[in-house]
Amino acid sequence: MTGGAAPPHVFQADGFRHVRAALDDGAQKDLLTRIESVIASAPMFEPRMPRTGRPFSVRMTNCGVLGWVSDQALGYRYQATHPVTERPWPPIPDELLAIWDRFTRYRAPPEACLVNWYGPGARMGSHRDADEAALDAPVLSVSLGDTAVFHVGGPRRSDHKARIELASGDVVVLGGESRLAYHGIDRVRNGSSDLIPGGGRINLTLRRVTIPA
Ligand code: MD3
Ligand code: FE
Repeated sequence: MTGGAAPPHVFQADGFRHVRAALDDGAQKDLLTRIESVIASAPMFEPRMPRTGRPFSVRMTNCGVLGWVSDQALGYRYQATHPVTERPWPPIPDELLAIWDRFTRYRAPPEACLVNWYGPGARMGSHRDADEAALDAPVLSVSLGDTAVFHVGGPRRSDHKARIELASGDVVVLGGESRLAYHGIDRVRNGSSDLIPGGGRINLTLRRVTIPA
C-alpha cells in the first residue's frame, strides 16, 4: 500500500521531488548566516569551462570533504582543496546535514556542498550532473534569495523540459530516474526576495560523491 497523492506543495515525478517552503524564514536566515561563514573561509571563485576557459556566469565555492571545481586545464572534478587558497573546504554546517537526512534518507552523509552564487544576469546552461561515482545517491538542492526559473528534462538533451520556479526556502531532491536528467537555470528574478541584502540567489547542492563503504 503506497501513500496517497502528494500534498499540493510537493511536485513529484520519477524521483524528482520539489518541496516548496521546506525552510521557514528563520531557518533560511540561519542557513544564510552559516553560508556567509563558509564564504568567509572559502571565498567564491570563478569556475571556467574545460578546453575553452570561458568563465561561468555563476560564482562558486564549496563546503564538505570534497568540492566541485572546473578550470580550463583539468576540467570538471571534485577535489579536497579550494582552487585558489589551496586550503581544505570548511565543513558542511549541521543544519544542512540534518536537511539531507530528513529529505533523502540516504544511508551515508553528503561529501560535497556546492555553493552557487547567481548575481545579476547569471544563468546555468542545460547539463547533467555525472561527475559523481555514487549515482544511486540523490542530489539535494536548497534555494536561498531571489527566485530562479529552473528547467528539468530527461536523460536526453532533446527530451521535453518542464519549467519550475525555485523560491527561497525550496528544497529539490533529485533521485531515481531524475538523477541524470538535463537541467539548468534560465534566469533569476531580480528583487523577488529580501533574504539576501542587495539581492541575488544562492543555491546549495548536496551530493554524495564516493560510493559508501
Ligand atoms: C536535476 N545547480 O550545481 S540545483 C548544479 O540552482 C546545478 O544552481 C542548479 O544544476 C542551481 O549542478 C540547479 C537543482 C538540481 C541539482 C542537481 C540535479 C537539479 C538537478 C541533478 C539532476 C537533475
Ligand atoms: Fe546540475
